[in-house]
Amino acid sequence: MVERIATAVGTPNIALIKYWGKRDDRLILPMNSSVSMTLDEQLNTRTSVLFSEKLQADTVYINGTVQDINGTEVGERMVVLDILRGMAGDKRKALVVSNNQFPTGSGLASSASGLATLTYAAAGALGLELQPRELSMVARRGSGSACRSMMGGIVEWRKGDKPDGSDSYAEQIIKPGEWPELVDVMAILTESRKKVSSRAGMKQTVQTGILYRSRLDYVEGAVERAIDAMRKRDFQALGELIMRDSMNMHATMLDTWPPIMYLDDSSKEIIYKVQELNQSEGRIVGAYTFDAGSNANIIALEKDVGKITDMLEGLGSVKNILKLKMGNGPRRLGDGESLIDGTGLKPVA
Ligand code: 2P0
Repeated sequence: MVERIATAVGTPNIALIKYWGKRDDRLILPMNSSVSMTLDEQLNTRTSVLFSEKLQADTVYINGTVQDINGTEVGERMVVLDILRGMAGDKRKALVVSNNQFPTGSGLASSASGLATLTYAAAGALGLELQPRELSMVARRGSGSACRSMMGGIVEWRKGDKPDGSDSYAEQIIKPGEWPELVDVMAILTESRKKVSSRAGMKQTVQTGILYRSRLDYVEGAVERAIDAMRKRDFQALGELIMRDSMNMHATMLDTWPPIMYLDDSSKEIIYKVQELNQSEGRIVGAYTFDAGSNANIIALEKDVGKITDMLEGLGSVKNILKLKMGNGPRRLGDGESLIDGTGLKPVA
């Protein structure tokens, strides 16, 4: 069998209407649909994969460190390798070398970026020619939000209804070049790891939340309204939906037992400052959104980025500000950029 090293680069995405809760933990089927913006390569993951008869076991390096994949969360996420091997009818073990190249101080380690890039590179190494939709369903099994990083621009993850997950996939809604003015101003507040993982936090919310049920009543309609607003390039309608969905998701976290709080005082200060800015301008200049952490993403139109960065620069708590545009999704890199030393079956020095 041909042994080929495939190398790919991929990026995180920021959810505008969020995924929070699974109806199937193993197949990673979400309780609700979600919609996100794939980000450009300022934040990226680079991954090389090689399947080889010479390997006795799957071996995974992340940021230079070999990972324990027996009974760990990283190991669980490597299910994408098994799924792809099944598709290819190939039993060879894999060497995976993956590096997150995020600017120092960004404090971001994104499973979406990692699993989308791994899926893309591993499919390439096996010589599989899969459509983006099929790839998104494989990446979904590694991390739910990863399915949305499999495509560029604005992407919807349709929750689907089938128990086998065959209708739960990502779909591109808007290509990056179709609304280039839409940007994400990321305000980095902390680099510390979150206390509760997203996986554990969403499970607890589904199991114990009272407000969570009312989120489910509203959120599918919110996805539709957000997509409609984006198709009309109506930032005012979109901005309100983005902010309200972030607050709604964080309210359901606060309402779980024991409570989960990802927002801190610095995040709250940004919420108030953005509200103030929007109020003083009489329109939505920026729309804040927070994932399972305290760092802020402020979605805005290019023309207003200066106003937002001026506001953020006045806050002592903001360590780093990044302006991200829409990205194109994962792509293959040439052999010259391989992270694997082909002869030694190990990472390049
Ligand atoms: C999202 N998040 O839609 C939401 C918003 C965090 C808050 O998807 O268990 O790492 O691997 O499916 O995808 C983070 O959860 O969880 C997430 P798994 P994932 O982006």
